[in-house]
Amino acid sequence: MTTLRFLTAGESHGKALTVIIEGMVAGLPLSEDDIARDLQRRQGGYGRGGRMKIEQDRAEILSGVRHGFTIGSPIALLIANRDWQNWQQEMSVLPVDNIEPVTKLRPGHADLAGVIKYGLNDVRPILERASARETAARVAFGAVSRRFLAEFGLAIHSHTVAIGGRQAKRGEAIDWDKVEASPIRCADAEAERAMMEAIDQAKESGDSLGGIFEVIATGVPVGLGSHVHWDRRLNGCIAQAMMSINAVKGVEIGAGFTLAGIRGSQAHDLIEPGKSGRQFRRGSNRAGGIEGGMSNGQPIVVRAAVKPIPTLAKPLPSVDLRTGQEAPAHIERSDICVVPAAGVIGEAMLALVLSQAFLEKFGGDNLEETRRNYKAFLESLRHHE
Ligand code: EPS
Repeated sequence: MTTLRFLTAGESHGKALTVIIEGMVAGLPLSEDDIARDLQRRQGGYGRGGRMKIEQDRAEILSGVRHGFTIGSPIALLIANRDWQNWQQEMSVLPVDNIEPVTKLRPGHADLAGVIKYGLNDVRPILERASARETAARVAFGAVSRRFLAEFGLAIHSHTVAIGGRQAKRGEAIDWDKVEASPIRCADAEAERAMMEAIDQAKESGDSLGGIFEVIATGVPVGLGSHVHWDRRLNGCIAQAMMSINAVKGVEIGAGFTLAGIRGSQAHDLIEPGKSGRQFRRGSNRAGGIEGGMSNGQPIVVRAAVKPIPTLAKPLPSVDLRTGQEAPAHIERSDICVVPAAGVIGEAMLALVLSQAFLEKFGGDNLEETRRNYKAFLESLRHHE
């Protein structure tokens, strides 16, 4: 059984999103403000549509926290959908007459597979839950997880690497303050301009754009995950978590696909002697912090490819579910590009996997117990000659 898990509920235009977090240790300091910052970061990003002007996401803590500290019981969070006010008829729990069904299928969205799978004549129930609105709930969970990891010196950042084929130049060290100040979450000012221009052009022509985000976790100890079984390999868990983000179509860890084209002598990160005992140095990190399904003490580096949003202002040719005849796809207010927001969601998913792996290795029902176990492990590395 996984040590830490979460479940979300809520439709995009329903009353609210809810999250239940199970398995977080007791004794972790936690406030609504800790969560608010990440929710705000997810809402930003150049290329978002009208919805984000309506929402001001904030999670209310309903349970699991007392006097500023987690108490070990499930943590329930509630994020209100302000836009629900405008959708009360469409999303009414009680039956309502005369609601127009959505029937013009959008290629690339969950519409077609969803109505067939669930036996529906209306796409609305599918698109409401397939919507990336749900990721606000994931980010709320991620903020709690991040708070936990921070107690042990782990930090998780993300930035935009490409949008619509415009690539950011890679510096030696990434200036995270610059990333946070950038409307596109990219520290390379030249690429930032090019990406924003590309979004403007896509908007003008009724189109959408995808791109690539990168998530980096630092301070990760050696030994999270395991080589012994497929579902315990940390890279496998991370890939699954990233792939579950709406619109993600590809994931790579470290040098990823580039490794497929170079020789072994150039691909691997050499092992050098460290200060003492079982401490070692690595001059490069093409493995992205994971070898043999385990963290190796280097930063974990994950990139994900995000496809362009399937809702287009200038709709693609498609089919009407009601008539079976050709018809342009449904137009629903939407974003042009969500890559910057997707990076923040990627942080939350990486926080989930790392917290799970951390708790699996170090255990504990209380923060101090986990801390004692972690310290003992670090001590053992220092003394092992
Ligand atoms: C989305 C469509 C848009 C986005 C939404 C995801 O919503 P609406 O149809 O209300 O304009 O804004 O994203 C969010 C609501 C969010 O919080 O990120 C979609 O179809 O996936």
